[in-house]
Amino acid sequence: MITNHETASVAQNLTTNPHLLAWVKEMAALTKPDRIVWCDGSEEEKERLTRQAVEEGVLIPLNPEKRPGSYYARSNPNDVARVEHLTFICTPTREEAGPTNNWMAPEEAYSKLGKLFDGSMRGRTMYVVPYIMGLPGSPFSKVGVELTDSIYVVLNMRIMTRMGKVALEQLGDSNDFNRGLHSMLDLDPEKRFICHFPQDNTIWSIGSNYGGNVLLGKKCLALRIGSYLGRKEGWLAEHMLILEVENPQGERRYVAAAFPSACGKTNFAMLIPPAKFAGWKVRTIGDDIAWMRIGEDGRLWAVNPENGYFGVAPGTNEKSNPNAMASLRKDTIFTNVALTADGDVWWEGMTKEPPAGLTDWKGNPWTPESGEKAAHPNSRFTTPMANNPALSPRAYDPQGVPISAIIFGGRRSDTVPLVLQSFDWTHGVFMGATMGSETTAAAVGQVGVVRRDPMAMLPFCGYDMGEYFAHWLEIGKRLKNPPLIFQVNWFRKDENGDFIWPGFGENMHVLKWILDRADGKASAKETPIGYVPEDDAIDAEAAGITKDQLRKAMAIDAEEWKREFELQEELFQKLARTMPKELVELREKLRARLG
Ligand code: SAT
Ligand code: MN
Repeated sequence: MITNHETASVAQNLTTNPHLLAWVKEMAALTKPDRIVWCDGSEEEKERLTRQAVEEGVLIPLNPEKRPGSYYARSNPNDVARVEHLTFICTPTREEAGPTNNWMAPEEAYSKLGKLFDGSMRGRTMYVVPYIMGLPGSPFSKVGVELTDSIYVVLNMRIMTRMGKVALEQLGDSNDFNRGLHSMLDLDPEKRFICHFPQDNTIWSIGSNYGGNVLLGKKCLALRIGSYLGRKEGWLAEHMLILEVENPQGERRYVAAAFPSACGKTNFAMLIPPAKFAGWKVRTIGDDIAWMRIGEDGRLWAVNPENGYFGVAPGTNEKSNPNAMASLRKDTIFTNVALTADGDVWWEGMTKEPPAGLTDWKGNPWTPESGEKAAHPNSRFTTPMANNPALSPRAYDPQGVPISAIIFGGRRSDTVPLVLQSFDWTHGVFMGATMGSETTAAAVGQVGVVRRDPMAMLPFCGYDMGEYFAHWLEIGKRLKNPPLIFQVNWFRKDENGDFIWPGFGENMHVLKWILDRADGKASAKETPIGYVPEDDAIDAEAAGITKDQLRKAMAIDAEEWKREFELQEELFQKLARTMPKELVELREKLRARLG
C-alpha cells in the first residue's frame, strides 16, 4: 500500500504540483498498485525499464548487430487493433457526442469503469507518465499525464511523445493537463473500454494493451479530446500527415493530408521523388496527426504534436518506403511482426521471399504453407522521428509550418479520380466531409467495405460531426489566405482488379500539380464536381503507365458519381440535425450539375 506521504515523496524531486499529486493519489487509491514510479524520461530510466521489460518477457531483444537498441513485443491475439465499438465519448448529453460516436453518460462511465479499475493494479506498478503533445515551450502544446500499469505503454510513450521531466516543467503548478488512466486489467475483451470525458479533459482506458487504445497521447488526446478543445479554442486537430516539398529553386511548401488508418499516410509523408524530379526534395513533418491554427498572417499553420511514428509494418519495404526502412534500423519497438531465426524482424511485403525459419506473431513456427500471415496485418513499429533521414528541421519549429494545400484521400476501387481540386473552401470541406474509404485492418471489423470516413476522423472526432464540419467552415471564414483543398485516390482499380496508378514515389506527379495550383503556376479543367489537371499536366509515361491508363485513373463517370451522391445520403441523414446547410445545398447543386 502506498501512503500519501510516499506518493508525494517519490514525486518530490520531480513535481510539487498539488493538482497532479492529489489526482495520482486518488487514482492510486482506486487502482491499488504495489508501487508508484514517476517517469523522468531519462536515458538511465529507459535502460532500467527496458531491462525490466525483457526480464518480464514483455519485450524480446532483437539481434543487436541487425537492429541495435530494438525490441520485439507480441500482444494478446485478442488485442491487435483499435476497438471502435468499445470506444466512448462521455459528454453530459448524447447529442454532444453526436450520432457517429458511441456515447455513455459520464456518471455511468465513471461508475462502470471505476468498478473495473478498483484494485486493477494490485501486485503491479503504477507508472506516472507525464508527456507533452507538441513542442516543449510551444503555446500550441498540451500536457497530459498517463497513469498506466503497462511497461510496454511507458516505453512506447517515451518514443511517441516528449516524456518525463520536460512535461512536468512545462506544466508547473497548473491544473491544465489531460488526466489519462490506463490498466491492462486481464485483457478480457468483455472488460475493455476506452472512455473519453472531454469536459473533464480525462481519458479512462481499460482491458487493452494495443497502441491506439492505450498510447493515450495519440488518438485519445491528440484527436478525440484535441478536436473538442480545438472547437472550444478555435483550432483544428486532424488525422493528417504534414510534409514539406522543396523545389530545385530551394522554395519550400507544406501540405497536410488526411487518409484513414493504414492507407499509406506514413509512406506519403516519407515519399522519395523519382528520377524525373531531379532537385526536388520531400521531407516529413508528421505522419499521422496535425494540429492547425490560424496565424497572424491569415494562413493556416500546422504542427505535428508527436515525437515518433507508430506505423503499419506490412507492405513497408525498400521500394515502398526506404525512409521508413532506414528509420527502423535502430531504437525501434516492433509489435506483432514475425521473428527471424537470427533475431531480426520480418513482415509480409518486406521481401518477396520470406526467410526460412520464421516465428509468427503468435509465437508459432511459420512457413508459407501455414495458411496464415506471419505478421499480423496491423503489426506496427514504434520509432523515434529523429531516426527518419527525411525529417524536416521544421518538425521542431514551435510555430509550425504554413499549409499551402490540404489533401483528402480515401481507398477507393472506383469512382474517385486520381486528383480533384475543390472549387473553394466550402467545397473542400464538403469533399472531406463526404470522404469514403474501404476499411482496413487498423480497426477490428470487416475489411474492404466502403464506409464514409469524414476527413478520416470518423473514429477520432470527439464531438458531433455536423458541428465539426461547421467548425471547419468557421475556420475557413477566418482564414484570409486559406490553403487549397484537394481530393486524391491512389487506389483506383481497372477492370482486372489491378491498381491503375503506381502510387508511392510516383505520387510526386500529383503532389507537384497540387503545389503548382497553390502557387498559381498550373491551369486546370473544370468538371461538374471540381477542377482536374489539363491533359498532359501529369506525365503518364514518366509515371510508368500509358496515357490510356492515366485517363482511366482520372476519369469522372457521371453515373458513378450519381451513385456516389446517393451513397452520401446515409451520412447526411445520420447527421441531419447538425449538418451545415451550406453543405446540404452544395450537395444538391453538385448533383444537379451531373444532369
Ligand atoms: O490508432 S492507432 O494509433 O493504433 C493507428 C491508427 O489506427 O491510425
Ligand atoms: Mn492514424
